[in-house]
Amino acid sequence: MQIISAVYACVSSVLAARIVVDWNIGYISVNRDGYNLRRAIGVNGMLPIPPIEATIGDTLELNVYNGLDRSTSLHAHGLFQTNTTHMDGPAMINQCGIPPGESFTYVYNLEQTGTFWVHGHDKHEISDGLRGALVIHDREHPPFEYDDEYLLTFEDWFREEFAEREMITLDPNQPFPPPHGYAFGLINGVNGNVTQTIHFEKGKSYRIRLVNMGDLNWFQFSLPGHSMEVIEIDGEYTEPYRVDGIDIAPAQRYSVLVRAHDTDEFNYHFNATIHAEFIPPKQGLTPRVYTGHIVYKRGAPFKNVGSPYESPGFKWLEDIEMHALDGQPVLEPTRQIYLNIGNNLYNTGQRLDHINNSTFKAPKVPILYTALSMGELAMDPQVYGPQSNAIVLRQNEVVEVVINSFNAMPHPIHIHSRNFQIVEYGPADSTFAPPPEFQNMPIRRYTKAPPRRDTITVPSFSYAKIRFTGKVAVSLIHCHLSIHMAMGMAAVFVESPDILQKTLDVPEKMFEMCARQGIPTCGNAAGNPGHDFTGLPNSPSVVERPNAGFPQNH
Ligand SMILES: *[C@@H]1O[C@H](CO)[C@@H](O)[C@H](O)[C@H]1NC(C)=O
Ligand SMILES: *[C@@H]1O[C@H](CO)[C@@H](O)[C@H](O)[C@H]1NC(C)=O
Ligand SMILES: *[C@@H]1O[C@H](CO)[C@@H](O)[C@H](O)[C@H]1NC(C)=O
Ligand SMILES: *[C@@H]1O[C@H](CO)[C@@H](O)[C@H](O)[C@H]1NC(C)=O
Ligand SMILES: *[C@@H]1O[C@H](CO)[C@@H](O)[C@H](O)[C@H]1NC(C)=O
Ligand SMILES: [Cu+2]
Repeated sequence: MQIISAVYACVSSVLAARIVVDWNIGYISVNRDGYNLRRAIGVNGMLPIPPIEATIGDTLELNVYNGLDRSTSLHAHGLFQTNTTHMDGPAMINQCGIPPGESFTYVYNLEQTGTFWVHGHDKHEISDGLRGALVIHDREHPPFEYDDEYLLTFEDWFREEFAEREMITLDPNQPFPPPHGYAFGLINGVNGNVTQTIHFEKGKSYRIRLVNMGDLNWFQFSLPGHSMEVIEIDGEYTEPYRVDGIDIAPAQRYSVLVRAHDTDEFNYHFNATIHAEFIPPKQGLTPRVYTGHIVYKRGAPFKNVGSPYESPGFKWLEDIEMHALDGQPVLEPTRQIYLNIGNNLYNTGQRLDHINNSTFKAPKVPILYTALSMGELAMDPQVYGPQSNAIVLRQNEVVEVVINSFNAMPHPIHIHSRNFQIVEYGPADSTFAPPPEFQNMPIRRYTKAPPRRDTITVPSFSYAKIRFTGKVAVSLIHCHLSIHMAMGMAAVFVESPDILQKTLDVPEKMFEMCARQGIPTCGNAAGNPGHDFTGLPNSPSVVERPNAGFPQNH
């Protein structure tokens, strides 16, 4: 069930379908890693959540019942949500969470093809299991030929529930950095060492989809003894790009084409290593290496391919070297938006993450509903409150966003409801010198047709420059490490609120869900008119900006 077959590659049905999926979300008790029985958030009484498959042009109706004791919401990661920003999911940004005991139907018009996923977006339910793959097939022939396809989902799985890890991290009395914990790696929902076998037939070619649905950890993936050509990043086809290994950040996706050998004399392994560069190596705990089987013929010996990682020619994927298959030329921005991201000590005694020193905190009114209800004032970023970090964009405005991170952690930054061109990486701009190992970082630029994706890793002490076009939506930008989101590394693009006011039709049911929880649905961030923010807590202020963000590791 986890591994999907390729009947879809040749489907040429003209009719778009309506696909209905029921997700009854609730607590379950489960042992996923082979070691720990713990409480988790499952769907229909189980984990993993079976992948959803559809075809571009289909409408996906996802019926949610919230069986938890707290609100929840879902985000279909990577979908553009053209004209449907109210379905994007983040609680207190695009909607009020679905109250306990209530149902809500997300309706997704599938405008894209590729590899996506659906996950919780209210209080980090994502970390406790609420995450499943969404594969959207081409309706016609895909631009690449392959005989069959497989899906591998990667998840990190902790012994503790997220709430416990969050409490430790936000506790001012904890040393900094707090312990991150050591996660196990799950592949297709089970201990990565016992996951299903991939079957290859000699001479055939395969598309393997890779999704990191993890919470804190990267996965290095390789197929020693085979070569891989990457053809998709985050739902965008790319020119084929040959690699030996891919380091997949949380929330990122890839598809690789692999041609099977012409003989079935040997079987092979695939290799997935769960790691995070900010978690110091500890024997047996991190990194953890998982191996799966690529079987040509049952009983055939496994080929020993040595340690390809150590060979000098081993090629890791660098997204900036890739090219969008459609050849879209680089966008010419008319505006630059500069965002500093990092970690500061605040007067609450906490070390919090921030964007331009402002640590994100959800407003009292969901951002979208402020945008819809504030009339002309909706174009003023201030009405969204001092801690929403709102940036107002206009439809069709081309922006370059510089994400400058003077921080020792790499951050997988995701922007909702779009993808963006990656144009440059370079050393972070700062008045401090970075630790020696991060000095002399080169500037790397796109060459032709920059790659587009929806989640970019901003490396330690580095900046990334990305470009995109404004639309009509409310689009969250945030670090996809749940703990960093909880620590405030988020901002919101409020895009053409004036047009939203004229065109968006939010179902009455969505306002009822707010009313049930006493959440106001009009006014500014505090639920007041104009610039009256009475009722909002004071924003924490910066006490100290550490010069290296993460001292113990460096
Ligand atoms: C979105 O709305 C605009 C105008 O309201 C319309 O022209 C366009 O076709 C819509 N697009 C989609 C994908 O629904
Ligand atoms: C598997 O990957 C790890 C690093 O991610 C590497 O150290 C190890 O040698 C690899 N094993 C094989 C058989 O390639
Ligand atoms: C997975 O299996 C490999 C090969 O047997 C072993 O080296 C590795 O330690 C196992 N990984 C984990 C996390 O148990
Ligand atoms: C963030 O701060 C920088 C100064 O470091 C400033 O140039 C930039 O405009 C600020 N960004 C926003 C969105 O306010
Ligand atoms: C952030 O705060 C620090 C310390 O107060 C200050 O030096 C810096 O200029 C601020 N940066 C921005 C972008 O506001
Ligand atoms: Cu982060």
